[in-house]
Amino acid sequence: KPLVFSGVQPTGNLHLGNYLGAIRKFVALQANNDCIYCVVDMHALTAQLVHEDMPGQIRSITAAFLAAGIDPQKHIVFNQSAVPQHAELAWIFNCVARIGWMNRMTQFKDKAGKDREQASLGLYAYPSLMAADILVYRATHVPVGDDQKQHLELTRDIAMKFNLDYMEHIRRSGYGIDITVGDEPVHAYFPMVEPLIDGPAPRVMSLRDGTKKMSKSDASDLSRINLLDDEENISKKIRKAKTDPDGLPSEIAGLAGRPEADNLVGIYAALADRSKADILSEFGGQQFSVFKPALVDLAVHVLSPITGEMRRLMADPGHIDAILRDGSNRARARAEVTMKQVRDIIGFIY
Ligand code: AQP
Repeated sequence: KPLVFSGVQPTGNLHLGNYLGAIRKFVALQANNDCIYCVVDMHALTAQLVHEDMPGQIRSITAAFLAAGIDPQKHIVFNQSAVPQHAELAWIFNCVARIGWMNRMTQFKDKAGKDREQASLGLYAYPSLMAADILVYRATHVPVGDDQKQHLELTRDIAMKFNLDYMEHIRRSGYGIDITVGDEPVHAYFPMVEPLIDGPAPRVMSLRDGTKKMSKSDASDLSRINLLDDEENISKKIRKAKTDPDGLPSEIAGLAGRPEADNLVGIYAALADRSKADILSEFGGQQFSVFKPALVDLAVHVLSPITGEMRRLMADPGHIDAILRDGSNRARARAEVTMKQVRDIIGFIY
């Protein structure tokens, strides 16, 4: 079975973008894949070192995974810091990745802001730890939102450079696999990961500004729908969502240059598991005063069972911790298989 890996940072309230861009895909992929889903707590230190309630944040993401329908027995759910092999491989990848590659990362530029000199070294090296998260399991498929595309391209570059630089060592070790890169057969150690970024809402935008992504760290809570929002809040946020004065077009082309309308239609389509064209064939010609209440009903219908289950799970932290402990033990055993081989390939004595 293909091996799927993905992670979510415990950096605040999960929102609809995290759900549609990532967690909902995690759930769907369980049927035909071997899946490893991680609460990437070490990544949470990159932008903010001290978190008031780190255990609570980790448990809340875990609860969201479980409430959305991830099965921690058939698959693996754990938190990153409990498997130190991620950090070990990240160091090696820091030595593989080139500064020029890192300098091109747009997320670093966005998150570091104007005063780049004051950003943490961890924020700069974030994509290298992300590559290690994935490749320490030699995972091949990574479901993420569109904002992570560039980091996955970097993961492929890191894998490729490691494979090429250690080509002879890999051959001698006997741990290599035959892969194709483009049409070329290559004897490699790390596979080339495939991002899974599809669907009608690969990048859910802010409800206040259709040109900015919906984000946990946006100062305005009205910009996002949180997974823990109640019906009243969801309704208020969608009613207040920015739109333009026109009604809904009947065809996709009519959404061009209308980022807020496009975003709301994309959210509706993703929640309903239908295409945007299909939604427009239903609502084309209608005003937002008709569309928004329908969107509220749909969002509440999809999200409220998850919210309820999250709250129920979070009332029993011991149960969540036991799931994480079991997942970490299983993840660590698998990661150590890779790290033993990587140490051999490099020539470390251990
Ligand atoms: N707006 C979004 N639309 C679609 N997918 C999104 N993701 C995040 N925002 C959107 C996807 O959610 C997964 C987990 O994200 P993360 O928490 O690890 O990091 P992030 O991308 O930095 O998320 P946020 O919510 O925007 O947090 P802050 O504000 O802290 O930066 C990833 O797969 C991501 O693509």
